[in-house]
Amino acid sequence: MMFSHLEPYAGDPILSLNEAFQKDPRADKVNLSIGIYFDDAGRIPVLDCVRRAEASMLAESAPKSYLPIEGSAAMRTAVQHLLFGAGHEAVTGGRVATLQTVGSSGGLKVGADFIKRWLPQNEVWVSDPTWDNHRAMFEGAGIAVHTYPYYDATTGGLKFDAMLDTLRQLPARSVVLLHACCHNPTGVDLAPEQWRALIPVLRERELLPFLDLAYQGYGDGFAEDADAVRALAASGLTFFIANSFSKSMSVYGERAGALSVVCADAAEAELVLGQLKATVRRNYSSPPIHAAGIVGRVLTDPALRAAWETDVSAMRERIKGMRRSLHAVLQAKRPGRDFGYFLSQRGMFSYTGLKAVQVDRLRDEFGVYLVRSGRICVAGLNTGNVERTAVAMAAVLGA
Ligand code: KET
Repeated sequence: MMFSHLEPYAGDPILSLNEAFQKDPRADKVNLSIGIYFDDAGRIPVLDCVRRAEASMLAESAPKSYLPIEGSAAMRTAVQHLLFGAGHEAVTGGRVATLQTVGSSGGLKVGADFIKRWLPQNEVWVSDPTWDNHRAMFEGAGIAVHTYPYYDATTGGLKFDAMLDTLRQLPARSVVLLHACCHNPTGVDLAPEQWRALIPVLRERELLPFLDLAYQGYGDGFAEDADAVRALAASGLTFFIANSFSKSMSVYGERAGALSVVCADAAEAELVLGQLKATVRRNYSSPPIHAAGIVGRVLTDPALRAAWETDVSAMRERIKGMRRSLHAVLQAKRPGRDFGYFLSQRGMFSYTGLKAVQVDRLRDEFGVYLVRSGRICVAGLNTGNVERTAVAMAAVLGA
């Protein structure tokens, strides 16, 4: 046997839990495991703007050739406008290299491979905690991964001073992975003024920021959630940004994302784009054409764009409403505790502070699924399940 020596794959903690949920026969089960937006009926929505974009693609019935290595030109330009604003000097000056990627996961991996090849001494620092796959991806690219302080378990907020202290000690050109908005798993973000305090540290230490923007629109709005991206670009720093449309357009399986590198000038951006293309060619060769068709149309057609913005606002507001409902019930059930962090944390996730044994009880006794770190996907709550989910949480929290 060729492969009898293989270690069995334990499975991904998030994806396996989502599969276990699907198999659970209980009718009143609640899925707070994976970072997917569900509507108030518990369904993954197909946005009307996406349906209309697809209808126009079907009507055109254009040939499905390979896209260029770097992806669709229309989508890449539209992504730059979405991230930086159309008139941003970094965009008009041509100093941003953007590729369409296979989801933002593809962008993270292409970026990691590029860093390993061209800055081979550099190591990566990620927030403590972060999305588990960040570590797996960078380690998979052969890069050592460390953490900087981030989440403060005593307040449910940010350890900003400790974070800065650690970043001030890093070797020059270290890569610092930052969540641009709606931090996964904690929902704890830097405030705009904290981003502005961070930038001088990044510059003085000559650090290389790598922004992950997977939840644009789920915090405060498209432009607001790109504030960190725009502030970094305005500061003249060189940095990476992987952005996703999985959540914002509800097109998870289309694998729609992009990688952008903001460079010092247009000549450097051209060099970077060339080597990013080389990285892609020897990985998956070129990105998906259907994803490019959807994203390109929704971002550039004024009617589709307006419909998209309306839908994302509604999704964002629904999540905020669920935060308020969860908070109200928990606060009433456990008046001695402060659950204010459910209101201050932003985006799809909150860190409940539940311990792994409590998470296990929630799943086994109440059919409520969340990852064992205590992260919940707030978008799995709806008017039909939020009350009993909160009651179940209060029950396992103990005195
Ligand atoms: N970054 C972050 C921070 C993130 O939460 C995800 C997905 C991704 C990137 C990847 O998204 P893509 O679809 O490749 O553009 N997170 C959810 C799903 C998963 O784990 O794959 C999650 O955390 O549940």
